[in-house]
Amino acid sequence: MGHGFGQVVTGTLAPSGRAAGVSDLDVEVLLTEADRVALLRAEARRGLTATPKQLPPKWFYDERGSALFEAITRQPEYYPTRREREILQARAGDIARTTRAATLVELGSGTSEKTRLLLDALRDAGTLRRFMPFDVCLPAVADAATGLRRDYPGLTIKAVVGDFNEHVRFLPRGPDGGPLLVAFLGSTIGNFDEDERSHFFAALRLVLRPGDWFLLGADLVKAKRRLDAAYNDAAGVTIQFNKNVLRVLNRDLRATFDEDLFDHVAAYDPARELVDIRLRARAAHEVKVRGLGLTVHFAAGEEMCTEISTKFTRAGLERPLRAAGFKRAQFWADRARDFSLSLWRAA
Ligand code: SAH
Ligand code: AVI
Repeated sequence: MGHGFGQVVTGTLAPSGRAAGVSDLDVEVLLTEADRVALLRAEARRGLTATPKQLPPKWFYDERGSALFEAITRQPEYYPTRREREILQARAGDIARTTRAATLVELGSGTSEKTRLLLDALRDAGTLRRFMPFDVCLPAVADAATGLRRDYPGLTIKAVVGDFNEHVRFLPRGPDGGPLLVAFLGSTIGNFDEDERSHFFAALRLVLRPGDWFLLGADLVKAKRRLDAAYNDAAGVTIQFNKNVLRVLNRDLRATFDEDLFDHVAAYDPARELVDIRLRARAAHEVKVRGLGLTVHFAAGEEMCTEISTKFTRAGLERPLRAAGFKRAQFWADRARDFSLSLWRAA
């Protein structure tokens, strides 16, 4: 017997419906559109009334935001995607032989483009039966699943819409009890703060059983010059990506943000080992968030944090994983030692 999400989900973010236009067979919805807006309302209210102001990075990713991220990955300055692909090209076979995964779950899957290297290797090893891309962005995950169904006809593909900060505890087991491999690629782990990271690893560890695996892609500490360039691409795609959160608030919370009144600011802070990504108000002004009945004041030069992108040392990455009860099986880097991929067992 499989454990469908619907059978186990309880709590405030439990699935309460299906996404319009998407068949039940295509997508499992842990976060309905109504849930998504409720969560956005709560997080926007908290972030816009905090000092300093901040917004969680998950709100970048509507359909346009996901496309903008994809465009970032093609910019010459943004090395992480190419480096991680290089590692996967070299190591996917090892990962498949070691894990013998029957189910692959990918968290924050986006297009799942690099993941095809893993799918190919697991298919060649003859163990994989089910793939579950999991993302907060319904259009992105539904689109990825459509392409994957076409290209991997023998594989059962179940897309999941959810928030990995809330729903990791509802991750499924394989229908036949075979090994589960959870992949979290792209260094999205770097967008968590320290507490979120520890909480996430602990929640994931509780879901995994002996014999299950966790594959983590994480960006490494490097020269400030390169990191500043990666988050300030010359074509300005990252500027549009950062400002996309304002469009999401305007559309979904009937806010009156003017993108032209904000500058994109992104700089590596070597002391905190992270890229701090902000929107800085060009002038003092007020924004109405009608959906929240809120008026938000921005001072000239005031900065709102929209994302952090932590860069890891090997020790800094491994410490909280070990604390959560994971045991490292492998740690790989690309030739330039820019990016890491590590494979973990539930200890
Ligand atoms: N894994 C892909 C995409 C990384 S971009 C890659 O390596 O290129 C980050 C992805 O995480 C986006 O697709 C975004 O929609 C998703 N995401 C961000 N916050 C999320 C959250 N809280 N829950 C689930 N998915 C989230
Ligand atoms: C998804 N995440 C890992 C990206 C990063 O590099 O932190 C998001 C991003 N933000 C700006 N550029 C890319």
